[in-house]
Amino acid sequence: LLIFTDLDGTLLNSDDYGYDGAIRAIADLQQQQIPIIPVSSKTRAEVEVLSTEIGLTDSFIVENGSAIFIPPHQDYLFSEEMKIAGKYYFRQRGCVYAQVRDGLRDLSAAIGEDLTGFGDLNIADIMQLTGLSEPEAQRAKNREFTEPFITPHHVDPERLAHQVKALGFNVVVGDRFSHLIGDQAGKGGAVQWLVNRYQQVNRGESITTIGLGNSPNDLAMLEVVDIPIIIPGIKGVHPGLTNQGWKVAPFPGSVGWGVAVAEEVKGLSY
Ligand code: 2M8
Repeated sequence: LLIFTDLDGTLLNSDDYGYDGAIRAIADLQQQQIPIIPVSSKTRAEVEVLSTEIGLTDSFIVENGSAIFIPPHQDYLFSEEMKIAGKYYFRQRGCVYAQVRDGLRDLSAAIGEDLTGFGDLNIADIMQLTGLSEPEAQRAKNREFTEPFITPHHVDPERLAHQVKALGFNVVVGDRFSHLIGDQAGKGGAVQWLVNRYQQVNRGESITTIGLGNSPNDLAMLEVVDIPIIIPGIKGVHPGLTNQGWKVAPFPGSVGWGVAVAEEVKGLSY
């Protein structure tokens, strides 16, 4: 069993980024040696610090599936297509930050609307928009592969997506922002790649996967796992995730995460 989880609004509460409600379930999963793999819009810098804080030690997927990082103790997952970054092995699937920054400028020109990305914002702006602390905002701005930008609400999302595709990128919608990502990125493909690695090292033995998410950028991940679970927001399931017929956790944020995972995995309390 592998657990793939989004962070903001899923394992972490939307309002305070806390994870209290999931602590028991996480401890129980760890006791059963079930990997918990973050799959986030967040940067490597952010996920590294959060994983350490929460006590997660497995591989992780950053910036909407742009890269998969494998820690040294999981070197059995290494494959020839991977490179080394610091102490990690990593597999890049997206483009690099300079490309999405150029992409955002071209997109602004194409739709005739000035789009504001993290690269245009200072730390104080990011803190104000997200509620992150100063060091957290610094790590959020430390981007390697994707550009979050303020969703232009008066631009038709289909028109925006069409222009993005024409420029050779993809756009996904997260908790608070839209994200310009490489056309090979996306959470679904990254999860599938890592599941394949696990399957290869387990000699084809079948592996059950659970995925948890709350926003449209999680759709691709939820589609490729065996057991998709939606974490609702305070106002209910995100409109972009309704009508899927998937399990919906009974509560928002970390509490919903803990309860829903305990319902699926035998021997778990919450
Ligand atoms: C951005 O990501 C979230 C996740 O869905 C969003 O779109 O609301 C990213 O910039 C991430 O790096 C950052 O930590 C987060 C803060 O709210 O916002």
